[in-house]
Amino acid sequence: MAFQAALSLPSAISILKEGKSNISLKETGLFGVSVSDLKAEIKSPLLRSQEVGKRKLQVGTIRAQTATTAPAIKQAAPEAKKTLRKGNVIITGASSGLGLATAKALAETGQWNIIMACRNFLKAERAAKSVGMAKENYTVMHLDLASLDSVRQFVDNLRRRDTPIDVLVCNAAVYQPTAKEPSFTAEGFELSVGTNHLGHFLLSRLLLDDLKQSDYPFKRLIIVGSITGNTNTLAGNVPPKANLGDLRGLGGGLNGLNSSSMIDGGDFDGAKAYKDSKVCNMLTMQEFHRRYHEESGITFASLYPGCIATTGLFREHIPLFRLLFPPFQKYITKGYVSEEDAGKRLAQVVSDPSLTKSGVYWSWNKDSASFENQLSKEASDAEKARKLWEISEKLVGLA
Ligand code: LMG
Ligand code: NDP
Ligand code: PMR
Repeated sequence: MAFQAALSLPSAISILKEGKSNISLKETGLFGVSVSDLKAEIKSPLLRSQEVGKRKLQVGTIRAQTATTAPAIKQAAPEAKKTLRKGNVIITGASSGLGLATAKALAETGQWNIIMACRNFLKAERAAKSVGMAKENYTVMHLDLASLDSVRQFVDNLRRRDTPIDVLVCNAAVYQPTAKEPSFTAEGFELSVGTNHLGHFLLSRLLLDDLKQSDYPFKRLIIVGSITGNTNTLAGNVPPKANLGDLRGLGGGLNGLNSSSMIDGGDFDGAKAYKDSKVCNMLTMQEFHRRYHEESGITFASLYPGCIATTGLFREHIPLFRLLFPPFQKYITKGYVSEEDAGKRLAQVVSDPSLTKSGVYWSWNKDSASFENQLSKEASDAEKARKLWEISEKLVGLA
């Protein structure tokens, strides 16, 4: 009861291991989530907004974000508009969900050429048409992230076009919550980590030089993360929890033959593999920042756009889940965000001239204002990020 009441509150909720609390949670498990030693602290939105700017170190904090309305996409200043050429942005997985909504939001400004990097060319073309994107604002190009050859081919094709690359958005993902056995990419990596992390890792490493060469006023590499990979949140504590362990499975090639198909070396679990892949996405963004921000001026960022409960991401989940999940997120957790509003958020991270800070994981509060969010201990572990980078380099053939 107390828990449900807390979930229903529109203000931010922090559950702290220690410290002052207003609401105690019962000694109970929620889908296996142990909350016995956790206490809930409800804060007013005012207090919260004062706090977020400070980026305090809050180890062991569990936080639920809520948001329901759309942000405004700030445009470049009018004087800049006159002289600025159209920006070129690549969005992977722009054929549905968040990627498509972002492409649409950017296309509507008329200031961007969107390269929709998709595995299904026809689906992407139809999707762009279905949301009313004008032909002159987008180009569909083939990219299958589950094949490293395809990633390399995509980069070659892109370079042949000779257009500068200003922003890269790594958005595509697969989620296999009901799979009993792992499936694999062309090179034999477990599919979720292979697609969501390794495919994007190779793509962004290859395009780094292109981004560096861009003469646009800002250049950005954005990798979509998620709350469910962050164990400092309630959502991140719904089992199975993300955990990369000592990366022994990844180091062994993630092929399920002579090594585990899971990064931590454990038994296959599709939901965990997805969450692990999101941790990889957030660690990769930070490692890029540490290695390249200063020398290149590129802004590296990640984000949690809100719970977009209606997208194709849940296509493999059981029908009952797909039916109940949107109302659950809308009315109970209040973490729900529409595809359109989520698209505006990601479009903001792409194009808002003020969001230049690098190394940041963006989230939105209930008034749809963006703020720098705190990552979990694992998702901000610099040593793990370095190790992940080095192993990933070997797996994709860069080292
Ligand atoms: C697991 O599936 C897979 O088995 C596992 O392999 C892995 O993939 C994992 O993390 C991924 O998922 C679990 C899955 C299947 O679903 C759930 O865990 C339920 C998730 C969300 C659905 C909750 C529905 C809550 C009911 C609310 C209905 C909407 C009402 C809106 C109206 C509001 C009016 C103001 O299992 C199912 O899909 C079966 C679902 C059975 C639901 C049982 C009820 C769950 C209670 C949830 C507690 C949340 C807080 C209390 C709220 C209770 C409200 C009833
Ligand atoms: P969708 O399933 O709607 O979109 C995923 C996209 O990725 C699709 O366009 C899909 O292509 C594409 N894709 C999948 N595999 C490949 C591949 N091998 N090569 C190229 N493209 C591929 O899901 P969402 O829009 O929800 O997901 C977008 C991003 O948002 C993901 O990174 C996800 O982790 C993140 N996210 C989503 C949340 C949510 O609540 N939905 C919450 C937090 C983060 P196709 O159309 O051909 O299937
Ligand atoms: Mg979760 C504050 C609460 C909150 C938020 C913001 C999310 C987001 N979820 C919350 C709470 C809960 N979820 C609770 C209390 C439960 C138990 C009933 C719960 C369950 C749940 C399931 C079974 N949630 C899920 C699933 C999925 O299969 C989704 C998933 O984990 O995909 C990897 C999911 C999600 N919840 C979210 C978000 C954003 C997801 C979607 C996917 C993602 O991270 O990209």
